[in-house]
Amino acid sequence: MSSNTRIHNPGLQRKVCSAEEAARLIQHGDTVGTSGFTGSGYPKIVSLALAEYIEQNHAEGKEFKIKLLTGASTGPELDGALAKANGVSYRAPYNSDPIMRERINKGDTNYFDCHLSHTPGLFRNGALGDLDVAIIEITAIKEDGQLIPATSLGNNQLWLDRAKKVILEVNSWQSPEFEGIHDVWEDRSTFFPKQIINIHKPGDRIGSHYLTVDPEKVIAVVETHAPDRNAPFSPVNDSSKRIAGHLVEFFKHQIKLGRMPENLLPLQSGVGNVANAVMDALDEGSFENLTAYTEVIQDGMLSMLESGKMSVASATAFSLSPEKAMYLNTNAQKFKNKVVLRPQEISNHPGVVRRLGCIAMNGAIEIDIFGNVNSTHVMGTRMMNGIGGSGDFTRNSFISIFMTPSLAKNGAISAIVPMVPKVDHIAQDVQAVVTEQGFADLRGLSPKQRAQVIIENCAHPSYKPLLKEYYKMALEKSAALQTPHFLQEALSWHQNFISKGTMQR
Ligand code: 0RQ
Repeated sequence: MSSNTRIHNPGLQRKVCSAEEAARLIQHGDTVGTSGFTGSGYPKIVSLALAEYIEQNHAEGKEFKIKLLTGASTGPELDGALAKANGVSYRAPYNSDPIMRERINKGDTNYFDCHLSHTPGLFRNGALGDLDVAIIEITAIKEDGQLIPATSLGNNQLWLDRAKKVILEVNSWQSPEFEGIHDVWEDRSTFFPKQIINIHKPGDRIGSHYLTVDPEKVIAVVETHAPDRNAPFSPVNDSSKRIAGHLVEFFKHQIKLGRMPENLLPLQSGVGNVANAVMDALDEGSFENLTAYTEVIQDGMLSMLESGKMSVASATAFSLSPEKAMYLNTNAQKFKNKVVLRPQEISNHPGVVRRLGCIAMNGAIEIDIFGNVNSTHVMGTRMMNGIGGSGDFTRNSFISIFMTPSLAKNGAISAIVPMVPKVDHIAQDVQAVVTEQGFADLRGLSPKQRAQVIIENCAHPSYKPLLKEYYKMALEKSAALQTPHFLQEALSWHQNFISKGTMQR
């Protein structure tokens, strides 16, 4: 299909221009809201042209930075290119691009890391400022001007509604078969009470297949043909297999006790290699007719949808390796009736997550012996990615599980620590922890009981004696207190890693 057959509305067809021309419509100081949720459905050539334009301005001694709002992380052509040009003064709500990460940590870019379900509400209430320009990737424009979305929905409808000016990037690489996969629904009221979200099962549909835009606001339509870009996943290793094995065992036990149905409850699976590996293991396991109410569909979940182990998955985006993205692109019809893509405000909605009783499974950087989780900051100071949607699901699911290998950096660091230096998920929200060493069911346990079970079941044998020693010292210091700590020792735990030179990321 030639690219221009994707724009069927004559008025918008007349606005077609080059990416360079479109980029020049953006000005220094503008707040720009883009599509994109993980490496899916983000603009690809206007952002590259904008980065070049920013670099030209900088070369001429002119200041040029934008504020950038997205759905979540994006791809190298957007976050990577703009960060390389040092063209972003402010970024929200989630990033995983390594060049942008450097800018954030160096202080070149102010980063507002927030729960992904909160972003739209914060924006509507003015906390993120006004939106000057929206740049939204879409698959096609229908004759009546409605827009067929691409591989993610994120905040697209909100940005289209609220931006003063809109640039559409029509990507003919995206499969036309995606028409009908989306469920666009937005509660446009600013104040409360909000409307009831009528989702009772992961596959329920409540909205439209299409995005809408006021054509008067569209200042440019740019055509492109470029693939989504996510990093490939690490091959499933022994450690991930063991984590998955412990989870499967736990689920089977819960079913036996009558605490979970045979087909489990809707799964939420976070980003990253471990989460992906767990889905692979469930695909090989004995569960049938699984469902997902989650925010991203990674490779492992796509395989489950294809094998029939999973009947339906609701998310806001695909987040696939290059190989699987290509596969989905050419086999979209296989998945069409099994996937619903929603705005992130709905895919991550706390009320719906609570109603459906999701099983939340997210990755952690480190977990302390009482069950507090650090998901975002290496050493408590250096931003990794952000909290993303993990908090939306953790607080509200039927059960919230955190998973991590017990060791990081080739064994130089223990992921189980006395005290996390940054708390993203408080112990009260964390109901279970799993490492390749074992599973710790923390429900109903006091801090002292938690410390014992986490050290015993989850810590690596090479760190277990040190953690036990720490806990013994903590008890000696403050056994009479609810949560025993020996603060001086707890704080020096991470400091010791630095002095050993193992934390130089
Ligand atoms: O760094 O790549 O530089 O080596 O962290 O670690 O083990 O590959 O784990 O890919 O599962 O990611 C928490 C980051 C885990 C992710 C986190 C280093 C490690 C490596 C990745 P290198 P792994 P994963 C919904 C859910 C927050 C957002 C979220 C995340 C890198 O899960 O971003 O959950 N979560 N969203 O070496 C120092 C430690 C470490 C460590 C790992 N203890 N100390 N470095 N690393 N543990 C989806 C969305 O919101 C879109």
